[in-house]
Amino acid sequence: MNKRKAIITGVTGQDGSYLAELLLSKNYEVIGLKRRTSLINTDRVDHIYNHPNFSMEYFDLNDVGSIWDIVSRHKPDEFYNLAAQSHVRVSFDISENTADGIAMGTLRILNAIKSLHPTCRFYQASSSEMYGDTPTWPQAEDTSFSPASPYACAKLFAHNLVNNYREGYGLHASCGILFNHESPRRGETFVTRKITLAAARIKLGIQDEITLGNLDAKRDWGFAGDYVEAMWMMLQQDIPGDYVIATGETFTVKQFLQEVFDHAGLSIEKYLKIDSRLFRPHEVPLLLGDSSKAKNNLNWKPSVSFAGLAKMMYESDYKKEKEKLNK
Ligand code: NAP
Ligand code: G4F
Repeated sequence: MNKRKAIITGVTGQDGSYLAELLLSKNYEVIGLKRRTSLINTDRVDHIYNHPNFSMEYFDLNDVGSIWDIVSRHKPDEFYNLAAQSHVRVSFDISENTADGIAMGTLRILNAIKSLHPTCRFYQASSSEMYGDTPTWPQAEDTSFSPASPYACAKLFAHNLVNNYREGYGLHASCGILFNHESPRRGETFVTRKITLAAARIKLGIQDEITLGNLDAKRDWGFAGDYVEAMWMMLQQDIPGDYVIATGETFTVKQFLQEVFDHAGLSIEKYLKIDSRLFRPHEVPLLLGDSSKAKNNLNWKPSVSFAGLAKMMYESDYKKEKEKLNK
């Protein structure tokens, strides 16, 4: 039997790397798409670079020609659109770039699939940020959206487009409304990784303090490895649709900080600084997901607890930082 072929945009990112591993373990041929960067930034996929079923190609969300060329040459069975300027705070600073990549980039991919290869199954990385400051919780697929950043507005545009192309053109296109998911591969400027890395470095005596913004925001944090399984499951369904993927538990940033510092045996009071520049023009106060639909239809459930995630990330950072010190 021919191998199934999948394309992943954003393969150098946290989720892209876990999804590539998952699809390779299922014997897919995986084509990972990356944008050009001035320094090599393939650390998260270096360990699979020489896998016989894995290859990487250049593209950019802002480059229509590259998208059409890749879809027409490869005619993939599945297309996972994970690429994005994914930092909410940064989206206030580079709003146009963020919106163009997420909103227009998704439109460019959908148009290429519709015109060149409409049987391809499509996954869109939608986000719980789209709920923004909605007064309703827990948030499910039918909760109204109230986006509170350029990033979230662009994600909602893309989310609506995918629904429109599914209904209008009959594409097998699904959106995962994923709540925050983290891992040792999380970007270092997101709050969980910033905390675990700082705690490890403070413990090893190579950092003096940690500077954070709003500690009161609540997030529903899960493990990225679990969440990419849900992406794949969505595309195996006969009928496409939208799914909330979340743990169903919410914690403040302060609670995550406490969990990690307790584990490291550090006192928060001694090392924490608050900087108003890290607060956002418009904060999302409370995210808490209801993933009953995913549980019922996909048989998906998370496997890593809040405490387990904090421990996993801290211990990974501690080991890596210690190895660097000993070099
Ligand atoms: P990430 O680590 O920031 O990875 C984003 C990827 O997109 C990187 O490979 C990045 O390339 C690439 N990218 C950015 N702009 C691009 C452009 N203009 N053209 C081509 N590639 C571009 O994000 P993640 O945490 O893996 O998240 C994956 C997706 O899920 C994103 O769309 C994110 O918005 C969404 N999402 C994430 C979460 C979460 O909690 N992690 C929750 C909901 C939704 P570089 O490596 O070159 O920067
Ligand atoms: O870790 P964060 O930057 O993640 P945020 O904004 O929730 O967005 C992440 O999850 C979304 C899903 O809900 C994704 F769509 C998105 O792509 C991204 O992956 O911030 C979490 C919370 C915020 O309330 C923020 O104000 O932490 C607060 N925070 C406090 N101090 C901080 C900091 N966030 C960052 N990044 N850095 C700080 O120093």
